[in-house]
Amino acid sequence: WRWFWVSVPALLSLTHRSIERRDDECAHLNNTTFRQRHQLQVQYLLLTRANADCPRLFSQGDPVNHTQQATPFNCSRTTKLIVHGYRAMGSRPSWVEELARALLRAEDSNVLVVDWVFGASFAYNLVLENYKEVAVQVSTLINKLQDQGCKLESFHLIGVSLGAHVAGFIGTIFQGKIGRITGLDPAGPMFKRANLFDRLDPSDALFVEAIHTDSDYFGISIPVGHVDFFLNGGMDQVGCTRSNFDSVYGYVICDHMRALYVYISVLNGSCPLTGIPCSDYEEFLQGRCLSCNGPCPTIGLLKNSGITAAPLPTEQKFFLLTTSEPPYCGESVCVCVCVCVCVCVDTESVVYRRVLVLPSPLCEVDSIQLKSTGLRFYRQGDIHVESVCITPIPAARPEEAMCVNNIDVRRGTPWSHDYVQVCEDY
Ligand SMILES: *[C@@H]1O[C@H](CO)[C@@H](O)[C@H](O)[C@H]1NC(C)=O
Ligand SMILES: *[C@@H]1O[C@H](CO)[C@@H](O)[C@H](O)[C@H]1NC(C)=O
Ligand SMILES: *[C@@H]1O[C@H](CO)[C@@H](O)[C@H](O)[C@H]1NC(C)=O
Ligand SMILES: *[C@@H]1O[C@H](CO)[C@@H](O)[C@H](O)[C@H]1NC(C)=O
Ligand SMILES: CC(=O)N[C@H]1CO[C@H](CO)[C@@H](O)[C@@H]1O
Repeated sequence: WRWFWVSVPALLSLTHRSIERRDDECAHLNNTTFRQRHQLQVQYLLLTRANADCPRLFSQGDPVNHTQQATPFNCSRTTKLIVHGYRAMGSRPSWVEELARALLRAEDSNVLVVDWVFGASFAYNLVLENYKEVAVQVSTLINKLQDQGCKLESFHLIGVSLGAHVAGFIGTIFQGKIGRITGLDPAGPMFKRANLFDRLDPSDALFVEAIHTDSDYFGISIPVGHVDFFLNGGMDQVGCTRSNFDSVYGYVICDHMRALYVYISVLNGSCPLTGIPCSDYEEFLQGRCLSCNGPCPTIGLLKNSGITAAPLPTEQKFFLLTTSEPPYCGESVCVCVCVCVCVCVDTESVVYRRVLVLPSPLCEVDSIQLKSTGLRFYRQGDIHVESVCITPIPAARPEEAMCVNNIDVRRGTPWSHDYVQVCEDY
């Protein structure tokens, strides 16, 4: 190739020109700096592995499976539709291309970005009037693609915030025959009490999943899919503190946007994030839910999130802990301390249990410090601990717990124990 380029300078310059022209052709999401807020102006950007850095406008009439096209839309691949949400400032969402590229890295697919920035930038209540109209327009596109042989089950809609309910309404239009819908912190305000027709729900696609990260503010607090992942309880995310942000806006939406960034991180292949079914977060933290009935669901692109249950669960809450920074994953463990307290006449055993996330795999952790904060113990002199157990979760069997038994801890004296044998197994 080098020889070719050096010896044929004419071709070299030709190539240069065509590369420049291609850059000019890259399409972008619109923004509303021109204040033309009266029309929806939905447009679609297509990205494939052949043009992951240069989105192209895609319109309903564009042919599929066309070998002559530089960036063919190929119906034998899955089609991912990215639907953004409310745009308070009328600006284009900055994360769209990062999500599209992460999807393309993870799977050879057609990625279509639904650009409805124009319709998404009115006052929130006016935008709510638009979201179904956007869904109707997208359904027209999907119908056209179906006419050309694309299968409904090969569509995967990924909706962020309000976009999740747009995706849900597209699903409603197709009577739940769309392959998959992923809601990334589906919008909460005005949707929590909405009926199923108006919001994302499990009947909208063959498989519906949602990741919840801000359910006390911008996100919805109720489960809306077959599988609903509640990260760190689904309300407040670790690392979303005011001091970490230059702008108030960045801080305010940090929890809400975490669902998206965790999803991108998983698509990047960083690490698996697995949810555990539990009735509520407090129960989960107290170590009362440690495993799944069958494989636990993982966030990502696995079919049905990896669960094999049939029929699929609906509106089931799955909990998991993340760390505060990308790639957001650590090792979750349940630490259980069983103490013999000799306060009362009868010796009673008290069990303290807590689920926590370690920043690195258990075998790389040097020490875990447990601190007794109970006044009850400090009044006493020595504490007899019957056992300290650490169980990685999801836990396959109770026998997997690593335990140390019969420890006498003297007041104010640290105690340590090496779990060496466990790590030799790896
Ligand atoms: C988006 O807004 C910027 C200014 O903030 C402007 O320079 C740019 O041309 C706009 N792009 C589109 C597609 O409207
Ligand atoms: C579409 O994808 C299939 C399977 O990956 C491949 O065999 C076929 O050649 C592709 N068609 C075009 C037009 O690229
Ligand atoms: C495109 O490819 C898909 C899958 O191979 C096929 O079912 C469909 O009929 C093709 N469409 C056209 C218009 O060639
Ligand atoms: C995903 O990977 C891309 C490319 O390596 C990187 O730029 C981006 O920061 C990653 N995003 C997350 C959330 O991990
Ligand atoms: C109103 C407006 O600016 N619309 C533009 C949206 O973006 C496409 C290209 O990406 C332009 O063709 C439209 O004119």
